[in-house]
Amino acid sequence: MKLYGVPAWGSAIVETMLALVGEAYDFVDVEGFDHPGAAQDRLAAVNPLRQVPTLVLDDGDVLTETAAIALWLADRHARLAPPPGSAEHRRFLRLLIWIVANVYPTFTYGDYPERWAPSAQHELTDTTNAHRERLYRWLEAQVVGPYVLGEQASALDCYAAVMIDWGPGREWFAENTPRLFAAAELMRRDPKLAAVMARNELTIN
Ligand SMILES: N[C@@H](CCC(=O)N[C@@H](CS)C(=O)NCC(=O)O)C(=O)O
Repeated sequence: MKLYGVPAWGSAIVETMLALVGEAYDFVDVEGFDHPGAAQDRLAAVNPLRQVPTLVLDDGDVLTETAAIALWLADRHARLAPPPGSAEHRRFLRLLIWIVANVYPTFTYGDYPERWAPSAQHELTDTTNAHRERLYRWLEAQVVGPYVLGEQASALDCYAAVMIDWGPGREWFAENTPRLFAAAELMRRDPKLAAVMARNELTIN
């Protein structure tokens, strides 16, 4: 399969999942895709929404949305999610959808205020940043430790491992969401992820 992405962007969440379960893929670097140009055209040819990650499967089918990719992979590899039917699985589903439904849009809108609120750009970025911090504080209260759901890593930890380098930034996470931060760093230390972490420059303190 081919994964369209940019180092350390959302594609790194999927790279982390793929490495954890040992699935092979080719990486198509589309750096600069969020502005007009060749990279954007290349991505738009497979995903009209022009977002990463975009996965093109071996049969040519296109799979977007990190949560859809996580669930698709979890069907193939039990270790990405708790056993279906368990209380942990229900919590997994809730938090997975919660992250993409609530946290991810704060980037979609707040990182590109010129698209959505041309005359109130600072206000949009400030309010989405503040909202994101509130969301992460709530997520912190859900973290069981040492991983998000407890003793076993899941796809949720793949999100955490990448997202602690995004806004509000690593120092903020370490100070305000220490359990989430620790789960993310623990995930980063998994030897199976060493190559992906290095390629995406996701370092460990
Ligand atoms: N809901 C999508 C969100 C993906 C997303 O927003 N990706 C960002 C990069 S990390 C992106 O492509 N942003 C550019 C844009 O929205 O134009 C998912 O979970 O995969």
